[in-house]
Amino acid sequence: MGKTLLFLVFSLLFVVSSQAQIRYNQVGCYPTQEKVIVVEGVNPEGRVRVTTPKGKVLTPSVMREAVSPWSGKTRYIVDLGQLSATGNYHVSVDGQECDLRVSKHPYQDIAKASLRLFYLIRSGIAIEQGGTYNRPVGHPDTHVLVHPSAATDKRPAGTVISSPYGWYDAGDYNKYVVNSAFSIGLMFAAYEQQRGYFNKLNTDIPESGNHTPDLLDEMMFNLKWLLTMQDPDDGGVYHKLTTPNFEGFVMPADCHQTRYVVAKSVTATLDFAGVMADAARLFTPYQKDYPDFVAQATKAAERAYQWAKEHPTAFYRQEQLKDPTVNTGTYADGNARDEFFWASSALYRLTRKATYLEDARQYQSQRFSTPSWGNVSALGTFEWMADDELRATDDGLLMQAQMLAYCENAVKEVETSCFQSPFGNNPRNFGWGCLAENCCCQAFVLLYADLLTGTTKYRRYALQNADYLLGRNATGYCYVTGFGDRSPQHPHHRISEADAVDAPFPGMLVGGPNPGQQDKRDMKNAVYPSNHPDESYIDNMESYASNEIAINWNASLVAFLCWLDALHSQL
Ligand code: 9MR
Repeated sequence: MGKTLLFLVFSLLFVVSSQAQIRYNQVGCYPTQEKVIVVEGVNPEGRVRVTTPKGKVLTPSVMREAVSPWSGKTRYIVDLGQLSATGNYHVSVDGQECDLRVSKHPYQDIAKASLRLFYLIRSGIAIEQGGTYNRPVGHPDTHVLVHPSAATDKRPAGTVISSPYGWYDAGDYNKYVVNSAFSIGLMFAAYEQQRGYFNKLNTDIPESGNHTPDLLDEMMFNLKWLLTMQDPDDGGVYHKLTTPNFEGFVMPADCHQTRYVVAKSVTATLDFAGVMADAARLFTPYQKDYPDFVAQATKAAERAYQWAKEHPTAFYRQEQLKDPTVNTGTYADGNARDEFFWASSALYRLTRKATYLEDARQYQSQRFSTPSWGNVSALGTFEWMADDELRATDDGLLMQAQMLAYCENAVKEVETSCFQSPFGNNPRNFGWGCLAENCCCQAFVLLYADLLTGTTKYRRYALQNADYLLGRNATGYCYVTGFGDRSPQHPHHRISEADAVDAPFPGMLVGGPNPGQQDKRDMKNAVYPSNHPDESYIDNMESYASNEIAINWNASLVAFLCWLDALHSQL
């Protein structure tokens, strides 16, 4: 009897441990998109069943195997075939089941949610169009103190300034110029190349009824705040607006710590110059809704650039801040060449002054790298690519070639990769914010390359990164909240945690697997389930290094998914 029981227990354990796990894009696919799933655990050859929307049963074969260089797990890559009729395809392997959804606009809702998220994280106003996520006003920021590190004769320490609006940066409630300007810059880059789409995209925000596209309206909410971060006396820009320490997990209306503007920095000032120059240019047709803005932004951008030229080594050094000391996010970086390149390129496009072009040439990079808050040179490259005159110059052609070289290199390992995607094949792909900086931004650049070359060559690879992001990956998470069958429920996001709604805000991209695990020591109730680069993720609100959300990350989601949706859209 005992032996039989033991046998049963062992058999059960064997079944459980050898169970197949299906990794698939949980949001959906285009009819023309590759339909690949990845099975982990056991070789499913001969046992994958796909029931089509019309009830026909298919038995696709394993296309190839790939072994994870980190965990040693074997992955079985199964191509389900064309599946070009729309509808749900029911997939089953050894009792595991899922639905693969094929539709004409699979990313329409998620793309829209990724942009609408910015409305939900607006600061300084009551949220009244957020449905269950409505909330009263918090952080009015009409009484912000000048920190000693930012003091001048005209604005001594303790001077009260008003610096309202803007988006909360991330899981925390501070407002950082570097990241704000970068985020808008990235979304502007997408907007510029897909204007027809964005002109029609309605995100149900208070400004939706005006004459300006909703994307630009949303950017304006943050630009208005950014303008207040420039010292009117010298044109320099404060690095951030922050409390000395991070707030607790409470709602905005319950936050009462004093907020400061801190030291001006060359990187913040240049990012500000770049984004204001772009804004002045892009808002020119919409002055009916925003009178005075174009002139104001133009002047602000030029003055900021001038300040940066005069203070090229004014890097942000948080450790030097005293009375009070400041312990919030730094967005510090000690190289401003990329910021000079972006700002001068943007200013040239706005003003056509030769001096900006000379600077842009001097600061252009030798290699293309995907855009990130710490390296904005790609935003400069996008300025050149979106401008007919600049693109046709020798430098413009060189930049285009560098971008294409990046793309060629990015897709090299797809056919041997574990998840049939360009992203995720190198340990360096993973880290803080990797799903945005490395996965979405890579896909965005691949789509951009298609536009430049007039082909559709790279679209397939960009879609593979969508597959990865939305579930065909090592953890099986669809990494965008509110979408897919298994998405993060507990992001490190103060409002989502403190409000009365169980579900987090929809449309947020989490940072993703991060073997650096910089938050490990601060986590009291959670432990990373794995140290492997692609599995070092935990859906726990304590994990700010793998499960936070941030505006720059959502900006990359907007840039990527809206572009994708635009390519197939008939809004
Ligand atoms: O995105 C930032 C990442 O690149 C850095 O490695 C990390 C540590 O400095 O900071 C990240 O940005 C955080 C910022 O400093 C404060 N708000 C939350 C941001 C996302 O975690």
